[in-house]
Amino acid sequence: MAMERTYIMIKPDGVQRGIVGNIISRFETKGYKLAAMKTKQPTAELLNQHYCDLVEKPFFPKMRDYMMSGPVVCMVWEGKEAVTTGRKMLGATNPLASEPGTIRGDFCIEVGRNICHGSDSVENAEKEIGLWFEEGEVLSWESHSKDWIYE
Ligand code: YYY
Ligand code: MG
Repeated sequence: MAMERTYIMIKPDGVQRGIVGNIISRFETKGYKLAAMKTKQPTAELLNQHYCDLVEKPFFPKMRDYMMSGPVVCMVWEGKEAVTTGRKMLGATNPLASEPGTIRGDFCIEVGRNICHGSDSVENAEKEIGLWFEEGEVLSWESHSKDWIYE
């Protein structure tokens, strides 16, 4: 079975609004496995690397200030098709286009306050996990529930 790891980050608005537990709970109860988690104060340099495809966009400076406005929660979730499923669980980039039942669809309104990030490909997930976590912070462990989650 192809297990994937995805980088999920709760942005400063998600932390400030007290939505951290709800977001963690969704991934946990889905059946994904928590491989790493920490709070972090993002720097401009880290965000330039994380959003390297977007640095030239007109919205980028404002978005970077928002991302630096407080701590974020960095997580690695692991499981079958965790990258694409994680994106579905987050919902569309613009929360007004996100389906109810998704994280963005349930908790936010504006694209510049969309409370969470999720990797968009396995390749980017690997890159992002390497950016936000140090060697040894991402753990491999076996869940006692695995045979109840996977056939
Ligand atoms: O992957 P995802 O977060 O859904 O969207 P991206 O296109 O990668 O954009 C990253 C981030 O940038 C988005 O979550 C909000 C912000 N953003 C914005 O503030 N204004 C836009 N017009 C587009 C994106
Ligand atoms: Mg993206």
